[in-house]
Amino acid sequence: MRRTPFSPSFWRSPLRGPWLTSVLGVVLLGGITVLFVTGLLSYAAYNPDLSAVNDKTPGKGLLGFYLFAWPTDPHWLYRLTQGVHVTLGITLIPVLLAKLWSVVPKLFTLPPARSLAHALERLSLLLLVGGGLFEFVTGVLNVQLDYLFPGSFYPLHFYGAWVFFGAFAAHAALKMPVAWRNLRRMREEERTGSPGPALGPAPAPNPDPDPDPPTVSRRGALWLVGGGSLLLFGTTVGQDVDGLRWSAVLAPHGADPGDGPGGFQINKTAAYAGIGAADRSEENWRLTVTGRTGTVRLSHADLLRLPLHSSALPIACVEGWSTSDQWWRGVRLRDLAALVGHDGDPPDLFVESLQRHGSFRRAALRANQVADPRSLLALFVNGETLTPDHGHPARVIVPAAPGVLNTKWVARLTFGDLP
Ligand SMILES: Nc1nc2c(c(=O)[nH]1)N[C@H]1C(S)=C(S)[C@@H](COP(=O)(O)O)O[C@H]1N2
Ligand SMILES: [Mo]
Repeated sequence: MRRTPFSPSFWRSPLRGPWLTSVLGVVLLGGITVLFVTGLLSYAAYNPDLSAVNDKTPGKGLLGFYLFAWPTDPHWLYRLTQGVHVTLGITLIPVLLAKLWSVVPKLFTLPPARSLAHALERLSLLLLVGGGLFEFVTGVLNVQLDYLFPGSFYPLHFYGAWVFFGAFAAHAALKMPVAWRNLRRMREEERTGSPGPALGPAPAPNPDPDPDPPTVSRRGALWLVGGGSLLLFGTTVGQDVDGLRWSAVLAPHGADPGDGPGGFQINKTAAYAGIGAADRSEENWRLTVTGRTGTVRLSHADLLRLPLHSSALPIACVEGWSTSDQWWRGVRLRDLAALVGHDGDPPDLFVESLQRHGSFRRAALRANQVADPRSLLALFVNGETLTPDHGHPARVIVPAAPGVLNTKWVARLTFGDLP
């Protein structure tokens, strides 16, 4: 008889079994919970409830129930949450694949459903496996080939996350007691040579009826998975650490920023954004600021005559890379608000850049971000005029915010009236 994945004897690894599945399951329970929480935080950090401009998921409905005003402290907050989200996600890839491998025969068992309950269980497994693969694949593709899905990554990854985590939570609630018991039994067995009677009947050691002889021990298999994770971690984490950036060979680097004051990572260059030298010329450029008392137009020289302040702030991108603190110098956003009639208590702010196309050319900032004295319309970084690629003549920089809210090549600020 020809063997297909549907015949039980097709699967012959002696490693597949409750032990491996339980260990990997416990690791994923912790890891995926952290991914879900940091992912929800990343979503909140964009202030999607503030303005349609920030909101890529207008149909979110109740799923936005937890949104809150993203704080400006500590100033490295998004660096941390998004660094963890992306680095941990990449690190868990071997664990996820090994876990799927350890249960893959179950996906092929026949008949497809023995009862309604069994049918529901298998449907939830489909959501679990499909949802998990979908979240990891869309996440990695967004990091690697950013903007492969222009505008659609956020809804795909966001709604996918809820579907996946729903199935994941149900699965964990069902299986965790068994996994714990299996793990305790294994420990007991290793210590005393026999499983304690309190732990109930032993699970079948191996679901494959006709296993091949082993080529690697259970521990060896775990080392393989752990080693793969360690390798991915070691080639990713450098994207958040000065001095280790060279090691982040799996992380996207964008344009080479070169050395000097502007020598830190660049996401999109001025050329990519279609910003020419004439657009940015300090003689021609004007900043339009609108608020309660009307509109003022400021030249570069006008801005330089306003009080200038410095703040040390990082750039942290949704893709997981971040810079250390850079020294930005410019005009406080709240001082610009005061120029157009918002003294003391500045409102929300809508920022537009010179850029004509592209989803990140505009962003809305919340009042708490505008009010923070470290939030600047920066003209300088690390003691020099901004480079073209870092947003010359002026860019927004806000503590703890995702990079996407730090608009470059700013042309217009509108206080209080969000689109
Ligand atoms: N006008 C404009 N500003 C922008 C962007 C953009 O595409 N256009 N990209 C944003 C994103 S996604 C990030 S991560 C930061 C990157 O800043 P950097 O290139 O100076 O490091 O700029 C932000 N500001
Ligand atoms: Mo970004």
